[in-house]
Amino acid sequence: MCKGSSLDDSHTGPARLLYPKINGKQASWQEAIDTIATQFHDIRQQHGADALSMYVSGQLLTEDYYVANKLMKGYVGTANIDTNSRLCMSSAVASHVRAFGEDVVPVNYADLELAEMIVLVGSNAAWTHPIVFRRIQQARESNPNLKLVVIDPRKTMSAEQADLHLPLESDSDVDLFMGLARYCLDTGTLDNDYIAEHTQGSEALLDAVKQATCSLESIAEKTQVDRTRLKQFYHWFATKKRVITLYCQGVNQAENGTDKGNVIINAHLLTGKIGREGCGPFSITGQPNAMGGREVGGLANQLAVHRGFDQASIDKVKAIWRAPNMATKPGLKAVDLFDAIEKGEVKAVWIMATNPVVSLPQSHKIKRALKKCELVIVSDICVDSDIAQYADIILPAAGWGEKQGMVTNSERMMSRQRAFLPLRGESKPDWWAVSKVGQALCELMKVEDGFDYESEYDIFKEHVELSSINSDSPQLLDLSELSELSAADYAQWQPKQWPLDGKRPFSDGQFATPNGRANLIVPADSLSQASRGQHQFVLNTGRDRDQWHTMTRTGFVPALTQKETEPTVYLNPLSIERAALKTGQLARLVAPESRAEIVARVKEDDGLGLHSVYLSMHWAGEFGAGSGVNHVTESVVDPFSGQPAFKSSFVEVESFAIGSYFVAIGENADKLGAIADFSSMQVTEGEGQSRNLWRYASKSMLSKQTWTQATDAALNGKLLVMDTEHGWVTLSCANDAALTVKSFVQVENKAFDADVAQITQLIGQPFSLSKTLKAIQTEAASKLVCSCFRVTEKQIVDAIQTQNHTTVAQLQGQLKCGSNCGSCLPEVEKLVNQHHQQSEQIDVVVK
Ligand SMILES: Nc1nc2c(c(=O)[nH]1)N[C@H]1C(S)=C(S)[C@@H](COP(=O)(O)OP(=O)(O)OC[C@H]3O[C@@H](n4cnc5c(=O)[nH]c(N)nc54)[C@H](O)[C@@H]3O)O[C@H]1N2
Ligand SMILES: Nc1nc2c(c(=O)[nH]1)N[C@H]1C(S)=C(S)[C@@H](COP(=O)(O)OP(=O)(O)OC[C@H]3O[C@@H](n4cnc5c(=O)[nH]c(N)nc54)[C@H](O)[C@@H]3O)O[C@H]1N2
Ligand SMILES: [Mo]
Repeated sequence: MCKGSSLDDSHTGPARLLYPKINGKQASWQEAIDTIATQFHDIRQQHGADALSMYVSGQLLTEDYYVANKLMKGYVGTANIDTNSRLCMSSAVASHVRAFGEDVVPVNYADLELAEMIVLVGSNAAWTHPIVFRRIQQARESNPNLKLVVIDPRKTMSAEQADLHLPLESDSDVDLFMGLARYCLDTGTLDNDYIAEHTQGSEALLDAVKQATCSLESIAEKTQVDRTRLKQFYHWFATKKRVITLYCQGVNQAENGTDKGNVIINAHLLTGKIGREGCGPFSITGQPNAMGGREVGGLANQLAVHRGFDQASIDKVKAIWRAPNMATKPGLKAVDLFDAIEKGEVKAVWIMATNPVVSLPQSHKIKRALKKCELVIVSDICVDSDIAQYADIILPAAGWGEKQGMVTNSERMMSRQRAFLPLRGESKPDWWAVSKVGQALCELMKVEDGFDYESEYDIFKEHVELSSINSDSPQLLDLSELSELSAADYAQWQPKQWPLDGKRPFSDGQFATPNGRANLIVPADSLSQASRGQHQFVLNTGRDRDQWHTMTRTGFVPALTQKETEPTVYLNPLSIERAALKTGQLARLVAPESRAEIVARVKEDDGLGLHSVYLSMHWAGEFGAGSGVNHVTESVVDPFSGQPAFKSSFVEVESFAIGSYFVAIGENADKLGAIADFSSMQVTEGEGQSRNLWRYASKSMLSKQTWTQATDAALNGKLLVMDTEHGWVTLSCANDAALTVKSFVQVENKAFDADVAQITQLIGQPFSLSKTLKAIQTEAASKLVCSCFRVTEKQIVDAIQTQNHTTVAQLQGQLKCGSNCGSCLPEVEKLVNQHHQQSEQIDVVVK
């Protein structure tokens, strides 16, 4: 079942946070609000406004974001409010601002159907934006001339579907696009009129492009993409009138992420493929409201409504906020913010709807910082989120479906989410908590109350009013047309796209720069490949189809844990051999400098190059304490955006020598973590309820004594434990005496690939856990393709071969696979192509 269609399940998953807590004890909202306001006030008086901070999230609604931003930048008087969008979109923002003078995405989804070519750069949309990808595939079905090109070091599910895949060397995108500019120059395909009328900086850029370093030979060498493929892409880009370049984290999360964004924008400006139907650079967002956050000014280096910290903007925002304490300079960006917390310069942080101990690089440092921090406030929806254990004060937030307000998507469409579920316990929308603290703080500071909001409507109206400061400026974000919006209009809101006058951004060739011209940007020199040579592997991290971020929404849904059942590191089969590893065994990934390490199961992926390994960002915290990928990523950031380079840390990969390996099911199975170096938790289904299956490994051989002590401690409830290394098993049910079976299992393969089969055989029918285990065994026998209807690869291939199916629709008719959420359709299509027709991937044709 895909993430989307199982949101209902994920909603009821982990234990919900139902009331505020102060130092671990239940407290009333009033106590919590007063405590926060008093402590904020004290710290502010003692150490200044910059000692306070907030770290928020693109999963907040626009109204939540708006009040948080106003509280910090207008009332506390610091711009130390940053967001997890720093990890996600900030390079895109920085490149938009550099090129256009404003953070504007100039493309609409409807352009996808009008394009002649769609280029995906660093985006695995088939998994991460399945609806957009479906739309692209449908557009290709109705227009067979529409080309899809994927630029990604890994042959992803999106790349599998493409007409052309450019498997470039990690972070060599800047070279690849500079090569494109050179090709256009050499072939006379630049749009010289457009360049002359609407851009500036072309001379410097074209000078750089003329250098020998941008010749086809040189680019092929730097990107490691063969010349034929490069030329095919360049030719298509140069000769097709309508090209969309859609890009995501393979672009943003890089040491040169802002430059990557700018060379993509350069290519569109140089060829005049912008501001028109069916073309343009299209940065897509990940989180539901990353765009709304950018609009209100949730990033530390933005003030509000796309304005920066120039005096005129400060004055205008101050007037509308009636702000007593305006921030006058940019605040600390996420990585720097947590550094400042660690140094004790920032004394308080309010974290809202994000999980920085998992999602920021160098997790050990983040944990250290939070332990040291004087005041940590966490607003979350789950009791046990990894971040909750660092909180002094925890506030229960209303979750998806329970709260309402605006979100803006990648194409600037503002929609209103409506609540359809009651609030749980004492949980409250985030805007409410921030406003209440704001009011209490205003009272302590003896300033006029700036947070007297009764509903989301009041806040949105103020956001509209604030945006009117852009009316007499070239900024496109201006919602002042909505100034008469009534509460009833807001309640009945239908999606609206800005600019509200319906004009396509940049269609008049005007940009939000002082002279109206777009900036062509010369990127910094390419990253040094020399330093890469010394290291064994580049660690590429990202997403799996069936999981969401730190798994709080998806990890508790059994159907979603079946595709990737445990922390998994993917390597090319040749790399597995080269590193003297075996598929199925556990491996250690070690950061070369800090020597921090994580453990994950080795799997083959021949879509990866010889120098890279891939691990999803999801497994961490309770799902895989020793596997959180950000334990080994470095805090290297882009110099303009401060966005971490999550896709290219270096790691050494070594085998994990297993001393003992065991699995456990049961309420207290997590207690065995104390004796293990590797643990992972998979939520599985058995007897109509979900059960947690734990896998454990330790480097040392556990003595019988250690073992017995640990299992005794954990035996309060149903528990099954098996130690394959020693060949004995402890089985226990509630009220039963512990049953120890010695020498039951003969283990030949330390890699323990066959764990599940053996357990099933071992426990047999009388044991109630067998169903759970059987389900996992079936999964092991054949890869699950459709999570919604639980259709395996084997079933699909059998159906294709026995029924002679030639289309996806026929398969859907028989097995239903892919007919719910559709996120597995690329996989289903691939199987149809592989097992029936010849692959339709177009061979490279050079003109
Ligand atoms: N299933 C699922 N979907 C999601 C999410 C989720 O957690 N799970 N999260 C959402 C969020 S917040 C986001 S931001 C989006 C992210 O969506 P995507 O950006 O599509 O996802 P990622 O897997 O992070 O990375 C995309 C690709 O970048 C490639 N890449 C790595 N290095 C380079 C490079 O140097 N150059 C190029 N060109 N490519 C490179 C990787 O191989 C990977 O295939 O997904 C959203 N959708
Ligand atoms: N190595 C590596 N690291 C990465 C990435 C990568 O590709 N590789 N990607 C980065 C990207 S693009 C992103 S977006 C981040 C995502 O990383 P995070 O933002 O840390 O991840 P989430 O799991 O989405 O965290 C959301 C938290 O908010 C809580 N929550 C959900 N809804 C609400 C609500 O309405 N209100 C409140 N107050 N709380 C709520 C959830 O319970 C959860 O604890 O990770 C980044 N980190
Ligand atoms: Mo993201």
